[in-house]
Amino acid sequence: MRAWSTPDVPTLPETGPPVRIHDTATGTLVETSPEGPARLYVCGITPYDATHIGHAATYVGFDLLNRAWRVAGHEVSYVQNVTDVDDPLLERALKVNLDWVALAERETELFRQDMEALRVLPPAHYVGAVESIPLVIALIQRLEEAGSIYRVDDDLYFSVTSDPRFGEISRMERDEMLLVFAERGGDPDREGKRDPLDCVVWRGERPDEPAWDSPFGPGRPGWHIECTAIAQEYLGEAFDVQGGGSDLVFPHHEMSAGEGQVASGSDFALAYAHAGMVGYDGEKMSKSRGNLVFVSALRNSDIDPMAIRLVLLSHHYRDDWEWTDNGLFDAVDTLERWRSALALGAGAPAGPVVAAVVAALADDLDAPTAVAVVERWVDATLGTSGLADTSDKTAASVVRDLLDASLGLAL
Ligand code: 5CA
Ligand code: ZN
Repeated sequence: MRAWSTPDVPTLPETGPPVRIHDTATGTLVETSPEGPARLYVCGITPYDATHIGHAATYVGFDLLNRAWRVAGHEVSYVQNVTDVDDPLLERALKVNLDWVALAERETELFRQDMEALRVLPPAHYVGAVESIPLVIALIQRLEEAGSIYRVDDDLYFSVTSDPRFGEISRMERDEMLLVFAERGGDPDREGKRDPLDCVVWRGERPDEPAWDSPFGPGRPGWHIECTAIAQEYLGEAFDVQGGGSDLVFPHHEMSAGEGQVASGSDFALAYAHAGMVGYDGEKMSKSRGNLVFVSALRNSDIDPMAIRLVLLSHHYRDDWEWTDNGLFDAVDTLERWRSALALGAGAPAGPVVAAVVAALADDLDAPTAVAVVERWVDATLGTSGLADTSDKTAASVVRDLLDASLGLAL
């Protein structure tokens, strides 16, 4: 499907260092060393409601990776899915008495507008689950040939033990896996399964639910296999980074990788990166809890999207944090100061700022450190820190380009 429009990205005067990212599977920082374009897959939305600040934080987080790679001189091949058929979407459509296709299209369009406003670089391939059904069917057939698919009534399951490396991403104990699986869409207690953790790859047709023909009978794709099929089709095997929020570590990324590894006999991804959870009112912000702050609602109340983005950048992408209205008001004030410093034209020397910001972002996307570096430059330029040095005549234009290219802040 269509993604959203690409914002301009200025070219920086120097090339950034190689990018290191935290890999959940090893619990360490790993240096990415893409051969050819850097290949990134980030799990997309299930479009049954508007984009909230938690989603936005995750996509802005991975946008920093996209930008850090570009600054380091790589092309980036970025793929994202849209889970445009799944239980939560069908349930919501029924509840609000809307056609599920219309609901998905409406919310996907709103997401595009939110991403555009936040200056998130679009994926080269933005791919829906529905349009990927032929890919899913072909992948299930490959898994069948490998002997890792079995049937329970009209549903097909992937046998998790067929991947000897199953469990290496989340590194959870089995008891914890069972609990989390049940909480996040799994069905550990279903009779007839070989292992309670096995996941559905093809869900046979149910009354009043959409279904598509397949060699296994009419039905629709399971959730995890959608991402496996899309990632492998558009990025190939052993792509650089699989990303998403930390709520996807298990079962979603574990299952997707397991299916991919059995089908290809190779690594699914080289690193698994996860963004922290944004909370509001003391709980994880989630559609099912209803404690949501929508990006579109903030935009509709004339909040500058760059202030929203600055709030997100003020937190490390891996941290869990709480959204507060005061955080947003502070960001509005900060941007006003930054803009007045940039309006001076000349300012404190920009060279060290470029080097420090680019280095911070290459070091596991450390945006808070980058923001602090810019703050010091603004203070020095406005003369409030006593370090005023206005010897750099082109400082403002260099810093403006830096903010735009590295942090996605167009001021
Ligand atoms: N469609 C699936 C992924 S294939 C899905 O999880 N959709 S979602 O709409 O529920 O979430 C979209 C993205 O936002 C996922 O990467 C998810 O991990 C992330 N996310 C959801 N809630 C939060 C939150 N409160 N804070 C940070 N990220 C979140
Ligand atoms: Zn996914």
